[in-house]
Amino acid sequence: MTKENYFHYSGEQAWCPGCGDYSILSSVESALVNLKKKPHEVLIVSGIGQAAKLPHYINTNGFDGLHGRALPAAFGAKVANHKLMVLVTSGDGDIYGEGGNHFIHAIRRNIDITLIVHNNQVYGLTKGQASPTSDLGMVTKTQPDGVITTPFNPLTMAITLDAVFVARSFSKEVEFTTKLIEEGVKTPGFSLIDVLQPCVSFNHINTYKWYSDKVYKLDNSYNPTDKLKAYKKSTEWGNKIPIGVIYKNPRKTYLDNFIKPRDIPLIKRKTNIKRVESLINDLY
Ligand SMILES: Cc1ncc(C[n+]2csc(CCOP(=O)(O)OP(=O)(O)O)c2C)c(N)n1
Ligand code: SF4
Repeated sequence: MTKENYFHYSGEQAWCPGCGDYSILSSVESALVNLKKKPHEVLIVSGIGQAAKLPHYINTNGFDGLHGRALPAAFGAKVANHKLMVLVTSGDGDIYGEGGNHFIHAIRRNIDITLIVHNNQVYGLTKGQASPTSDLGMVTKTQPDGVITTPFNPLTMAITLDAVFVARSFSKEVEFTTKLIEEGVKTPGFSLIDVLQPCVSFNHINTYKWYSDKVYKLDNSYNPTDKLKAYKKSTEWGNKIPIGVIYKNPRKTYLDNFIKPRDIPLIKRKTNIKRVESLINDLY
């Protein structure tokens, strides 16, 4: 099984040449191959944005939600069919901005979904306005005097909320990102992989060189199960940016508590139409 003959989409793509989104797509394809998944066993959900086009460019089940609403759609799909592997791939604006509320509560619920955020620190699709992760002072067409709001730190937020798996990568590190996606998928519960992704058209500050000069891989001496150390690590930004698994915190998933014990996906359960009819009649 190779990504070329299984998951690869050979039609047109609307991403700019050089965009970091291509590498993330390649990492997702490789992870699915390595995980021995078949296209019908996978659902990729997104919201709106450049990153959110990823499900169009891969041969799996796909669903585009509204802007910021990828996570609730993914949650619904997972509850209906918990045998499905569900990935969410979307942008930093979509997930941390418009969808910020869902991000918080998805972590709390600990649904077994892997979230891959293409973090380019701008709103790419709408041509480069500041996003929640834009650095202070960044000048854009809509922030001509520079960003004045404190950047959102998704890693610290996820650690604070006791996420089971929190990782960061850099899109250029294709194999490294692939391995993190595999590990995120294998970890039961809600996994976050924040991938630094250069937007070559609208972010001329956080470029390939800017990230390459700063990122470093965490080695075995780092213990991701130590919450306080993970918290501190997640705040490293500037001259040095760590990539790898920042935090691990195994705990029961939402479906362990809710559906798993019965182990029959909702879509496979027989519906007693008579009971549904009587329920509807009661409501009228
Ligand atoms: C409710 C709503 N608000 C705003 C928009 C306009 N809009 C579309 S994409 C987008 C930003 C996307 O940025 P991001 O999620 O970071 O993804 P990128 O395009 O950078 O990959 C915005 C503001 C919209 N479609 N719907
Ligand atoms: S605008 Fe930026 S994020 Fe969008 S496709 Fe082009 S380089 Fe990628």
